[in-house]
Amino acid sequence: MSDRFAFTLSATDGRARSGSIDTPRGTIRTPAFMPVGTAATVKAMLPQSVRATGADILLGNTYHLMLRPGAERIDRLGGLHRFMNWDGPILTDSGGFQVMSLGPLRKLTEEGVTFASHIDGSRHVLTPERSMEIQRLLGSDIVMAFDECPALPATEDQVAASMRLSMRWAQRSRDAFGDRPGHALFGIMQGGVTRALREESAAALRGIGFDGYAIGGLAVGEGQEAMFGVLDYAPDLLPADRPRYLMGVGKPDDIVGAVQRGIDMMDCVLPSRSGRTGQAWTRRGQVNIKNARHQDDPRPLDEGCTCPACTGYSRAYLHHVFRAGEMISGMLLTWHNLHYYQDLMAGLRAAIAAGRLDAFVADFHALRAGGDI
Ligand code: PRF
Ligand code: ZN
Repeated sequence: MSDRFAFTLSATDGRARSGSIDTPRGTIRTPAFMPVGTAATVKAMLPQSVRATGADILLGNTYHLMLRPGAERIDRLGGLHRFMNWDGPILTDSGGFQVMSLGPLRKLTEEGVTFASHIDGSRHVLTPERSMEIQRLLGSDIVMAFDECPALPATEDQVAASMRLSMRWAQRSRDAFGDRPGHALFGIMQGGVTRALREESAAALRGIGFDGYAIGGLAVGEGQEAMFGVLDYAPDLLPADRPRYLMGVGKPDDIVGAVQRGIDMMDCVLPSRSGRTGQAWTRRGQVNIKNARHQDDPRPLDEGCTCPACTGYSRAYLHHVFRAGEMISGMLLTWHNLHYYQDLMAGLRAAIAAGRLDAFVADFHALRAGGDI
């Protein structure tokens, strides 16, 4: 444990890296997957259960928490960690990306974004300064700069103008964040799939100086090939001695490809959200527990998995509780999915440390290609 924020690289394999981020609230082993706890809960999971899956850090959201229950209220109640009963590190997203998904409900200016709440239609303003204040009130350990992520389809001119606005906001975020020992501020690279724009964005962020660097504006509909195309060069545009965070990614094969390309941190709603809709992710691929072929199946979801869903229940049971609309369905499948994701991260970290990432990745793909599960 450290009273400061420090990133230590302990091994590399090709462009992949493994290491750790020390924070006053605990150590984050990298590459790390961060479960999403948007509304001060990882849906269907107790915090100690999330911890038991192997998670070192959670993600929270400025946008949702500012609207409900309000950042000032969370501050009065002792901060987000106390409020949600998670004592490990929390990274908070800055709100710009979530506001963007409101579409016509928002208005963008140099100053910031004005938008109508998706909950009650009330008007709100987010600026870099207010986003930094909210993330401070929440008690976030890793604060994200306030950015804008253009909605696709967008022209290159639109992507360029949006990226330059985000870089001006990055400077304002840095100025407003100030000096807060033990807390980190990450900048966010934008620039779509255009290399020159990514280079310009990276240079701007390096010039400002951050504790870590995120790659934003990917996994927004461009497809895996285009995303990997950017990840073939983008991580190397960022300082090697700082963590690199790929925002909002992804499926297991996206994660493996991103780690191979030098990414240290990721987050995604996929394992938790799909757990509530009957989708399981396993070493052999995806299982749709809704499917009638599971109704008499006494086998566990994944033979090799040590999670409570796989050690205590059959596919037939998981199918039954999903069909019956029982709450335990979302609980068990979310637990399994988060456990699988954290197992995958542990496997990637161990493989990088042992210098056998290529063999690990080959096995990962071979097992998934095995056919019917
Ligand atoms: N910016 C922010 N949050 C994000 C993104 C972004 O570009 C993405 C893109 N995949 C996910 N979450 N602030
Ligand atoms: Zn399991």
